[in-house]
Amino acid sequence: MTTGESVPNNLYSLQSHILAEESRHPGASGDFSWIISAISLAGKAIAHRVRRARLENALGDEGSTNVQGESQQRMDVIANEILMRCLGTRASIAVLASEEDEEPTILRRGSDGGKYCVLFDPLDGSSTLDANGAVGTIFSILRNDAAVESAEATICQPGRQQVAAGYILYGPSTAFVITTGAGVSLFELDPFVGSFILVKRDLQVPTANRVYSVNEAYTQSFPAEYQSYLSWAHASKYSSRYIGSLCADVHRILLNGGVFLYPPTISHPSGKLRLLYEGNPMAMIMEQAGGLSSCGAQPTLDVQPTKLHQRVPLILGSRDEVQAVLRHVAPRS
Ligand code: AHM
Ligand code: MG
Repeated sequence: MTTGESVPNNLYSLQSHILAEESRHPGASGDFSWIISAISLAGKAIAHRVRRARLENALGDEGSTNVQGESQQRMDVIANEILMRCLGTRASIAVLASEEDEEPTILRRGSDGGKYCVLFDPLDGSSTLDANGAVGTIFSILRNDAAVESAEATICQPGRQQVAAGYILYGPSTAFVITTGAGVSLFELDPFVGSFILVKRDLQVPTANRVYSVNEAYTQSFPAEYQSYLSWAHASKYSSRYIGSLCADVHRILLNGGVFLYPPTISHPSGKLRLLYEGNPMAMIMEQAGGLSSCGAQPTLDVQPTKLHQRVPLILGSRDEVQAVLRHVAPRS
């Protein structure tokens, strides 16, 4: 069922892949590959800490809440620190923005060489870690507009303008999925070699698969049109899979097909997931893999953000399955 060109007997690393991508752009300075190498290093360090989290007694609540009022897990804080340390040394980064931090961090101005902004959710789905669930780091890379003074204003770009996006899934293996706007590639960490090794290039999400992924316990709290889609899916003999960890749910859909939904609810009228470092990177991955992503009213990548921690309803996955949801949900003109 999996699509995408397999790469047999290879030893082609993430680093080589990014250097090759960069060489397609004449005059590229190499700054971009330095950023990906920092994310890759952070991913290896986080994978190591996730694997040892119970042994190191690093599970459970940190005892603090983040800006969204959600309790922070100890591993959220550890993963955030690792990313900040790895990315903080890269000379071309202007702004870092994290789910765990209220304000973006300005590293340098455009006039001092700050070319890129990196936005991330350091450890998405961390509440599933106590039960040994798969978790992930999600990232989005934007150009820094040197003419824009405020850090929040420069990162409030529609997802369509992302330079690159991806996620690292810490599961039974550590998977690194990335797009730079020319298809989606999948790497797996070989812990003995210490590198992410290319296993699939030009991944394509299957066009259809009758499986939806949603927290169905909230059904009564969803708008009527989402309830109508779910009734239609039940009548159409769909199956259901929901891990409750976005990277793990998206990864399954990327490989097997299906649709992920996080609709508006009464307690989260704009949905729960964040646009800039959850919705947009996953939407870019899906579109680059031939799938779709929508907030119901428009493609996720066309939403104009207004603030760093903005939330958005999310419907993404296989083209036919997203369209089936939109037949119920999208406003008719
Ligand atoms: P987090 O960023 O605080 O970890 O929350 C995001 C997670 C996603 O991984 C997942 O899709 C969703 O929250 C699950 O939410 P719920 O428990 O409401 O179904
Ligand atoms: Mg998250």
